[in-house]
Amino acid sequence: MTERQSNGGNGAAGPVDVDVAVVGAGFAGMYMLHRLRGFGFSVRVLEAGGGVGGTWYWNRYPGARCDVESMQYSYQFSDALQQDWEWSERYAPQPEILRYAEHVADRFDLRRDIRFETTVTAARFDEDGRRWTVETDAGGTLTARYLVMATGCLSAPNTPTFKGLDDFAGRRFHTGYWPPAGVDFTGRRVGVIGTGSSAVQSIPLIAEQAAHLHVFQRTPNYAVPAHNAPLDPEDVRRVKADYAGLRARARAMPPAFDYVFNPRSALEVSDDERRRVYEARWADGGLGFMGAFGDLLLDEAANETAAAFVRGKIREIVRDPAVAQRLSPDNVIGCKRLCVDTGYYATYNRSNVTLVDVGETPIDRITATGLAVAGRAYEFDDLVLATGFDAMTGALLRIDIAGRGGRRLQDKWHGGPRTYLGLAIAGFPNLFTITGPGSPSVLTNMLPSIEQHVEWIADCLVHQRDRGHDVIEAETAAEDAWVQHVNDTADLSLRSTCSSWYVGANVPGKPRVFMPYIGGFPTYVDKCDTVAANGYEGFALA
Ligand code: FAD
Ligand code: N01
Repeated sequence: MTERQSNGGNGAAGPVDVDVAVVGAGFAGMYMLHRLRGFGFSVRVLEAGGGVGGTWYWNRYPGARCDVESMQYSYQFSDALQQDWEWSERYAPQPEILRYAEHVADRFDLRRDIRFETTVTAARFDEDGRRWTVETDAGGTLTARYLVMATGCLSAPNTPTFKGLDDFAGRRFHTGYWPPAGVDFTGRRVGVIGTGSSAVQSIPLIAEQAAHLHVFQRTPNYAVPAHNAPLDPEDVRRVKADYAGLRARARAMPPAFDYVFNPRSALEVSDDERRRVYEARWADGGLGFMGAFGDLLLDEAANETAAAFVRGKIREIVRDPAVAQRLSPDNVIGCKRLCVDTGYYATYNRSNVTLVDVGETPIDRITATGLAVAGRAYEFDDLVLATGFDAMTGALLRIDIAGRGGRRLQDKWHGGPRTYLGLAIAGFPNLFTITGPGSPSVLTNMLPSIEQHVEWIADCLVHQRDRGHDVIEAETAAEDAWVQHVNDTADLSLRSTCSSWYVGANVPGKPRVFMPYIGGFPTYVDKCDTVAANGYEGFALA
């Protein structure tokens, strides 16, 4: 399979009408179903894939694992679940996270309301009937009072339109829809395009198998070591003895995971002290590196101290100085999503790995036997596209969504996404997005963010039902004010200063807008809670 596509599987049963249709059966859609069922709503979930898990169903490339620690990258809505489930490693590998999703589906009997292998192609709001009509590639129609898009922020794979891509005669894979049976690269010549998180995780393992690996790098990325390891049973016991405490500490942190954040400026300490702090963070591993000092994402000079430290590490690890230089980013660290690696830089010391720069001179074309860049041909048997996703808006805009007056979401978002709280869209009544653009989403541990959205939406629907309302719609003024706030906040951070997928820069033609809300999880939750407490202020209820 070279594209994410469903087989028009088991969704074709005749007309169905439910209270709530949910699109997507990743962690968001699964919990949405469970939560709404608990309040007595009828729910139907439509999922393109053949099983639950979303991200963890599709991204089966070698080395795929989470970069938020598993004890935190997991649901907290059920204490029995978090007590029962045993994570094996600090960062669980993809197969284990998928098993976890499947366990949750079984434990809460979710599958009976999910139609797999069913891709939603269109949805339109019928203003007279006050219902959504949902179309799928499985045929049949589904109508629902409310429509919840749990379609994921990183779920629409980005395949660049390289000239000649279809000419390639070998095997071609995208990390975002990896064959479930796995891929054996033993003895093969492999080309990987991309050096983002998916590439950083998979390259060391592909290199171990391949006869030769060419990595085509457009922009180098910063990576910090994972220091992944089996979990110590004593640590697990300690966490489980006060799981609620850990969860509360995590929810109080801007990225919604618990870690040690040092509020001091990187510029107010001596060079020795700064080095000591960075060494300690490097030794600890993981995303907590960016918490070494309080101003790393606010002040360019402070940021440069961390960036220089990591570049120094790259020079220490990579033996060939020219290769080390090519692997060293010169931009703000943490501006693009920081990668968390296991042996990534050291992989370039292998004699069977070659790094090719395609930044200054882009790939000319893919050929039957490899690719051509700067007039030179590179030959390989297998091509791996680690080229990421049309993030945050891609999955939503690939569906033809029409709201009030037949207005299409593609048109409304022509200049970039506009939402109220990343939860709702003016002109699209009764439609909710889980971790939509304008919410903290990808800047946080996604599981708490998903749970917070699911619970807010479920409470809102109960509120609607209790008051006999059947329409809720974000008001344009509230949406405008929120979009302004999201933009103003983004401007305060160095994160908005580079060409990342956060701003849509990885997809040609995509409007340049900083899409997630950077104000942090606690501030955002306060805002959502205040909106609800004030009778859903900023929404029109009817
Ligand atoms: P998804 O898991 O993306 O699920 C969305 C589902 O919707 C998919 O199954 C998709 O098939 C379905 N869908 C989309 N469109 C349609 C349609 N039109 N019709 C039918 N179905 C549709 N986040 C973290 O916080 N920590 C991590 O460590 C982390 N690691 C990650 C690693 C990888 C490789 C990737 C790609 C992302 C990672 N993320 C991580 C982000 C991750 O996406 C979220 O943590 C989380 O899994 C998202 O869950 P979701 O249910 O919102 O979306
Ligand atoms: O995608 P990416 P990803 N020619 O967009 C390159 C999460 N995640 O799948 O940087 C040549 O980061 C592109 O180059 P450039 C995490 O949130 C987490 O790796 O745009 N190259 C880049 O190098 C992450 O951020 C984990 O210049 C082209 C690469 O392809 C997000 O998902 C693991 C190109 C794409 O990198 C996305 O990560 C995996 C072209 N035309 C994913 N087009 C964890 O570790 C693109 N590229 C938990």
